[in-house]
Amino acid sequence: MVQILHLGDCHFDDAYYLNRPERRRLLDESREQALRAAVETAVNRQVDLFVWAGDVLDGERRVSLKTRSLLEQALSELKEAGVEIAWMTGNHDPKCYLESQGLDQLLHAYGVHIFDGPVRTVGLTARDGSPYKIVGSGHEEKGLMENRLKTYPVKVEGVVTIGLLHGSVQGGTLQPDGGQSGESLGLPPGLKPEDLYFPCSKSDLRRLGYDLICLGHVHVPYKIDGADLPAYYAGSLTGLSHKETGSRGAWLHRLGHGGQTSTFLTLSPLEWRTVALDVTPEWSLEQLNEALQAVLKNRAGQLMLRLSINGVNDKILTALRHDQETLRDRIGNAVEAAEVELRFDMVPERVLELQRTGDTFAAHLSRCLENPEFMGAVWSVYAQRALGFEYEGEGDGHEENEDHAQVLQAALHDLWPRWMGGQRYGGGGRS
Ligand SMILES: [Mn+2]
Repeated sequence: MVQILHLGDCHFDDAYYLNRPERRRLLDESREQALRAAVETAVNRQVDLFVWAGDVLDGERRVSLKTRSLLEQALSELKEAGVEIAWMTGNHDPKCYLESQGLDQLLHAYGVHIFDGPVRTVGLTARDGSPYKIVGSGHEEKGLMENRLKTYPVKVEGVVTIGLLHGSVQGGTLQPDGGQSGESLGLPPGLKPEDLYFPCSKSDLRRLGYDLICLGHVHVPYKIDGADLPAYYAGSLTGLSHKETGSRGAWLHRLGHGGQTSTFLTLSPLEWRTVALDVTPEWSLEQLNEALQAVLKNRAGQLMLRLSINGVNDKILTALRHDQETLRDRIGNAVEAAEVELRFDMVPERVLELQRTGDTFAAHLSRCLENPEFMGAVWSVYAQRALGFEYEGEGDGHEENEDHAQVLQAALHDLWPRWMGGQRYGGGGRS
């Protein structure tokens, strides 16, 4: 039997939420704890192979001393316990980045099997004496845009073979935690066309006939759809933003005479959740409070909570502006959440009126209203302005949102004093 612990995109030293120290600290601590738990599991369960599926480092900044020491500690404990270690480079931490940071030397020092270029095969022996092979490749200079799977050798019958790749398997079906319910997908979850590094298909994977394929790149943990396709994304080790909801951890795969089994282990102490709440314009702030408490009941745990409140009216908005801290504290205490982020998706009455006036900005808004994605960014900015906190983008560098935000912020800069002054913009008395 071969036992494999497989973890994915850690993105250590990422730059998300640098402007939010408290959240930054929570994410860092959660990720460190998850890594320690993964190593501890591998050691305690005497696994044969520990797979780092790429983007272990974020690549945006220098590798911190803290990360370096965490990695060294992990590698040292694994080596000490006789666990083989495989490391593939991703689009965020390609070979050249590892070298520039001197991390290649660290990996070599611990006898890590590094996959940082064209496909290669390594033959290993499990603890029970059974031989197995790992076949993999990695990103070299920057993100690999070609489908390198075409160069992977097909399995030789009778030899247990594990494939490694950091890329984008298209045309799959999302099955969270290996579960049965799924949603049909074109692109892998969370990826946009420009994120399609190492693009490949299910049939490319199937052609290889491998016993197991350990994937990295997509931040959602799931099994690629298909009974004859034992391919798994490990997901991010800790959810890196509000978009990465649900539990996070690593896969424990077993390859034996009885076939292959995989179990997802939740290792991240922190979990992101989004709670949606629909309110009607007549509601008072107190009613909103009560509804929130009801929705959040029985959701205790160490969460990063993002509330999406639909239909908030101007009255509540103004009240929230003065009472946001109290509300956040109340919610935080009620659910024991690590942090609560409030998000308001709404179309305030005044803006609807603006839109009706046919004013230039209204015409602009009207065009925007036809674009749902834009709407998300727009109202996020609007709500944040309304509540008196700064626009920080979506936390992961979505340039298109930033462009939209700039347009909107410029417009808001002009409009805001009038809105806050209680004057209607446009309407009858325009001079
Ligand atoms: Mn990646």
